[in-house]
Amino acid sequence: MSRISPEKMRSLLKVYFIAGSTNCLQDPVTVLEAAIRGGITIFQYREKGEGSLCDLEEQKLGKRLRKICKENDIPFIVNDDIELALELDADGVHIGQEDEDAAQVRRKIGDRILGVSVHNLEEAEKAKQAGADYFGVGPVFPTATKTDTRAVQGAAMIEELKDFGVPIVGIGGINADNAELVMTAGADGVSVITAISQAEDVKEAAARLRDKIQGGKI
Ligand code: 3NM
Repeated sequence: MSRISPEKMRSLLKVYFIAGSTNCLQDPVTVLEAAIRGGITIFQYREKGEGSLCDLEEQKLGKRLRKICKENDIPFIVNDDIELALELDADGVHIGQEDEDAAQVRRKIGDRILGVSVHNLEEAEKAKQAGADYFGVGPVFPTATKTDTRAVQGAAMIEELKDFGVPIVGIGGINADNAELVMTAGADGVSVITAISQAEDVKEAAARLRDKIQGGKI
């Protein structure tokens, strides 16, 4: 295996769906299957927040979601937990600034995809040097999903960070109505939790996002 190319990474970031059991109004398995039918391009398993699963239960759900991704050729990323990612044979991990050092994570995961949340030029430079395959940048808009997140950045930070040449996905409060702003700023894709996981019609919500992104410049 070799590291993913920036071109391939950019194409995968278009509609980046993130979810765990607490985000979903229905069974997460059902939600993921519908989101895939709607056209998501990559999935992140993020088991966080009050009432979230831990240990064996977290692993069990992870295994089921991982299998669905594999069967549908959708890359499966694990949030934060490197050990879980390796256990589930994930395609990659996503880490924040509060997590383990990115260079250390890169050594542990080999050529798997490494995503890093960055909020400024300094963090971006460090993540790039550590071997990040993409940057997660946000919150672009206000979000109720992550309460410990930073101040809303708007799309300006995406514009600033695109010169690094590292693929970028915007995150935070993104939906089909505002996704275009994120893409216009220079992102390669949009990362969403609520816009898909809490939609009445999950497949339709994913398809709407996909249409918005593809109807644009890609
Ligand atoms: N990270 P929603 S915002 C997981 O700013 C996460 O780094 C963020 O959820 C960041 O699409 C966020 O429901 C929550 O707003 C995104």
